[in-house]
Amino acid sequence: MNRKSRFDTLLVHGGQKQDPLMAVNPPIYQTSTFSFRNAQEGADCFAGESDGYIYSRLGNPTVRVLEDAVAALEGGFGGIAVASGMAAVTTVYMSFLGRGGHVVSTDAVYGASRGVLEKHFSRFGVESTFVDTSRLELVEAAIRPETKLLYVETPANPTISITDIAACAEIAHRHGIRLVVDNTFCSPLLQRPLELGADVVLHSITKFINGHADVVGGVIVAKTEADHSLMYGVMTSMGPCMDPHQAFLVTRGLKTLSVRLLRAQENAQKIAEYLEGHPKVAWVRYPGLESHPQHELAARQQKGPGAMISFGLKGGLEAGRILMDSVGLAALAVSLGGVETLIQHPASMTHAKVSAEAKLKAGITDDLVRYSVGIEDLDDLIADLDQALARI
Ligand code: LCS
Repeated sequence: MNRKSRFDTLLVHGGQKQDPLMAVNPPIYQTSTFSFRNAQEGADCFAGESDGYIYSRLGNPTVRVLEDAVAALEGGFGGIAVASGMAAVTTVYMSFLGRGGHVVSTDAVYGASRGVLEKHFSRFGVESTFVDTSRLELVEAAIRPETKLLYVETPANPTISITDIAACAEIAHRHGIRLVVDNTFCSPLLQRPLELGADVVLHSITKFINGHADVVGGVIVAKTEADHSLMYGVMTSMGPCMDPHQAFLVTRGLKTLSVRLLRAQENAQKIAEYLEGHPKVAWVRYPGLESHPQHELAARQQKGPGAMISFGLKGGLEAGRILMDSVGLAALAVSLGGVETLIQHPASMTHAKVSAEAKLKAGITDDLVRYSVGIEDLDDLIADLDQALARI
């Protein structure tokens, strides 16, 4: 498929080569290993002089389809598909950080992206500083001579705070370091960080890219061949490779990214407006509302506000618990970005046993509810919220 095709064409055909048997969809090469016709062919493959496949940890044709498709959508040199979003995050950390190295990251970054640095990478002498990256002066001040990476999640999970990618790229490059962007909340449909100056973009494809809440996976896209080669080498030696069947399912989900996400986004805008006008709701954080502190930046940097909403309930913790026990259509579940609507109240669910200090670090207040908008009928979603809010 020609990489110059437009976005929606790349979604459907990206990464796919014509199959010898003319299958319309990429076959699932469910095999751990590949045989060589003779010793010379094996020697050429191992020497990198042939692009034949060797062993599925080192590369698999079904996985390659997904890697090439996402790389084309993000406009990067190449993709690396991995077993989970966290495998993508840690592969990037492993590739660019080492003893004495330092990373500056968004404070409200997804919890595990922070936790793995503080709990595990710290054991290997890697230091990390977390700041509100929407405030560029804090980013600039946190960079040290030993800083190797600026790591930004925008919009961030779950505060929906937005960071200026182009401005961060300028800061990072002035200091000779790389900018990495976690683009999970937008997907390449709504935001293309490499075009804004980032060096590496990554996703939990568990979310919008797959979109059906049936696969856990991750992908990294590098802008340059050198970074792709470095990260690919780390991935194949550490081993968090993606399984071919997982890749097949994600490639299938990816084809409908535009129709799913645009529809969910339409629902989200209407639901955010509904919530903003509701007397039991204290605040709503959605980039499509003028009340979002970075509404203008979102409009400039993103092609749309997305399908994730955070809101606060006037009754705090107890109101959150009642809301969770009263919704019927929205499922009480972590994760996000699927066709089905999910609702989460961290203070009474995922973070119920977490210290106040750790909650504060993650940007989680007792009243915060996170709502991942699906593609159900808008009136049904609003009716579900309406009856649940009435019980508070
Ligand atoms: N990056 C972001 C922005 C995420 O939201 C997540 C997972 C990850 C990375 C890690 O991806 P995973 O390994 O789970 O594929 N976010 C989750 C969430 O909000 N609830 O459950 C998982």
